[in-house]
Amino acid sequence: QETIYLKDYRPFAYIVDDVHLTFKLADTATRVISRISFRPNTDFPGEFFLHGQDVKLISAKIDGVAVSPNVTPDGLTCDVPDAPFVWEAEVEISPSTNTALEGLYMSGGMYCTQCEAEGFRKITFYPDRPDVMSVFTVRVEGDYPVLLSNGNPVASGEGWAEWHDPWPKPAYLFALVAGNLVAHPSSFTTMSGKDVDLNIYVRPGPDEDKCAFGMEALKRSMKWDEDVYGREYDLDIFNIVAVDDFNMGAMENKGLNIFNSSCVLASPETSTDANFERIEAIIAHEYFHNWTGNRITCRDWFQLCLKEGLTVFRDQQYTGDQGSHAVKRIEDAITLRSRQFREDGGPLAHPVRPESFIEINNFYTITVYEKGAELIGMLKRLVGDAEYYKALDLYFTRHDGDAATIEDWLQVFEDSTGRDLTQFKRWYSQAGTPHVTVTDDFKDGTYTINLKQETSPTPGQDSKQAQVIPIAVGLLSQNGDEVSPTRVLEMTEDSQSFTFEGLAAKPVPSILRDFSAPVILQREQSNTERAFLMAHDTDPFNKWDAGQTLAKNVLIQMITQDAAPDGAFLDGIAAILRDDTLDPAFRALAVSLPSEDDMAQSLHGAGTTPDPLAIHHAVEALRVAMAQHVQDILPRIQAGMTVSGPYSPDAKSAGKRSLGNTVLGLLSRLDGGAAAAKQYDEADNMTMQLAGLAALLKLGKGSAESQAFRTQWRDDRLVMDKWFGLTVSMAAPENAARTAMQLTQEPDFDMKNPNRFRAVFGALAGNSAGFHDASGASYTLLGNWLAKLDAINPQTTARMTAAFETWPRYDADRQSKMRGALETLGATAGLSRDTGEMVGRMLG
Ligand code: B3K
Ligand code: ZN
Repeated sequence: QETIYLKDYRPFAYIVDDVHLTFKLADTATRVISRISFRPNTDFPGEFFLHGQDVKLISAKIDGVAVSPNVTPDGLTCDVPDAPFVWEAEVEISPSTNTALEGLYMSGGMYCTQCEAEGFRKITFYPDRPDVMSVFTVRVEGDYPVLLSNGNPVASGEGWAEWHDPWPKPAYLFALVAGNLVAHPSSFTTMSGKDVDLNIYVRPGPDEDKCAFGMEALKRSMKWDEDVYGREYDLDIFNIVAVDDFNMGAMENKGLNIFNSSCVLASPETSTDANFERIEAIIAHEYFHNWTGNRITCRDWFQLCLKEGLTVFRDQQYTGDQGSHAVKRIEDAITLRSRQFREDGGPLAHPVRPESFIEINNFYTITVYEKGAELIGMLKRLVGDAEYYKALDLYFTRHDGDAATIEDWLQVFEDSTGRDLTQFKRWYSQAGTPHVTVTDDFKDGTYTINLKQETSPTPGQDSKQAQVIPIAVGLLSQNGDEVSPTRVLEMTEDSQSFTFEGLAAKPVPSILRDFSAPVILQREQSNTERAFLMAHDTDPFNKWDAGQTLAKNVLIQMITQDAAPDGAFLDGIAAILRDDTLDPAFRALAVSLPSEDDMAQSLHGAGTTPDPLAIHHAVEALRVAMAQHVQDILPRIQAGMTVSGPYSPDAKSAGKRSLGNTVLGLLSRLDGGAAAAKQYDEADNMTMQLAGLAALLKLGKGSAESQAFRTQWRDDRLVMDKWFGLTVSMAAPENAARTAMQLTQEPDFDMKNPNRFRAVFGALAGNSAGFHDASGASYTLLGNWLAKLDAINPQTTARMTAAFETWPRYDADRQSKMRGALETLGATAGLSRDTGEMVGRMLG
């Protein structure tokens, strides 16, 4: 398989002045007629090569004269004039048999597209690369009431519509939708007074009642981007379409965002608070791409983090602004540590800007997205808010209309702030999570913090250089007062010391406040000191984090030394639960334990081979101990978290439900599930109903409720995805593989639908003790299903292989079983490039 390298970048030999496309839609034989104006790129002369994959060339012309290009499986070459010329081609494609869900395909009777990263080449012959930008005019012909493409509508009639997008764009932002759809319409007036039509399109039926929240979220996002970044929308219309079969969450096509229906449709009865929050974040994310991604795009796919890291950072800011910054920061840190640190510490580790790939779809990762966002956050912390927004203004003016690079991005910051970012740039090229070890001492009123940074080798990178790490530190006195407010230490050396003067007594340090850098902090600290910070830290992130590290320590002691649950920890939990001055959403997070997979990661990091079943039992034992320790206060807290009146997904109400449901989980360990069953019966929204069911299943009970739920929601595919997922997540370790296998035999298990496949097998991979059951049954089951799915949908298959990335953590027996499953998958006849690359990287 051919490897593509960043260092080999070369501009395309032709410039595209405009593109006209006509689609004559038909299920197995859609005709695509293209008329494209090319002119030689005199600075970079070269071959005329157009990408093309699974497209049948019917005819081609240059300047009106028929030609016979040389067609290969990846595209075509052709002799062309040494002057501007018009290329015309007619091709045939088959949307209804396109199960890879890339290019033009069908979902639930409608036509839709997914072109990022390299799907446009499955639609017609074209220079399918992000640095080739052009103006598109599109005519869609088909017997459907709704025919959509990018840009503004130009004209339409019975069975046809024409669209024109005035903004030059790369082909990956192309989109087309056709179907029997209905619009949920609204409008928005931009800051300069322009009216924009907004629509969310769904299929007729129950989905029509699930658009209102998404529409309001869209308007909030549009307003926020004006207020915070000064970015205004730039077309007359903005359309969103909900599609059931989709590989990812959503796609930011210019003026025509296409969404996985799970990421846009919402109603109180069918969506949880977490769904609402995620939907709002994704709508914002895709909308924000209009500037960070579309108006300024990427020169090549190695620069993916240029748009993704920045846009994730922007959607995180947005979500923080809608609710609580502290809670959002904690949620983001949980995700980063559990998934990105895991990736960064395993065989799939890669830099935020990778240097090579075989299949770019394999690099839409948590590292590129979430670590990419952390780099923006660090930059903002280093230069300060005012300088950050000033630099962003310069970025938007200087690079509007460009296909840009990380070098361009950093240059903007250097020019705008006068800072040298040479060392900062290492964050983009070095993979792996830095470990920062902290020691300290106190003498004559001076407190010194000594820091040491170290990053372990990652694939292809044996030695690492020191990175710039902003470390936010505050100091507390022994009685909990803040004696030194937050100060950002800028670590640039391998080892470095920082001093704080004029202190009356040895302080208690609060380090890495607000999670100021994506690093692992290592510090010898007593459980008492952690409990102290858990009680007194004025930084909400570190207050939460002190509890988490304490919980981890307690669990490690329980697992490795058979210790009893630590009293200081239990008292700390009780104090947090009791503290009504704290935000309920924060309290819910503060009394939640680290995940079992996080525990495996921590144990491995500490040099102990994790035993997933022992972790599972310890976590459960600690939860029972917590429940017993706080049992007298649980009913009062739960009652206090009752939200009355009609359901609203706002942060405050959701926070109360979150704490109430966390308490329910503890209560159920004491009352055998009575409260959970009651909640399930009385629930009038999905958040409460699902939490009741989950608490019951966790106890190994609730089979009647589960069946009732199944019957009640049988016809709602998004709710059924929850049921499939929850059933596997809550299965006891020894039953997980069998449960997943049985679910694949249900009539509505459809492996062609990525949401359903992920519901079952994503949940299996996420059921840590079940996935790692010593029998190896889950490894085999997942491996076999991935081999089957690969023939249908390589992209989703390849992403899901990452379930196996943790193999180096485990004992010899599990290692060989996990590797064995990967080897079997790797040996599948006709394996896709996507999956082949992933398996190859994991086996090393
Ligand atoms: N840019 C798309 C992801 C495309 C995935 C291609 N495999 C969604 C997003 O990040 O907003
Ligand atoms: Zn994105």
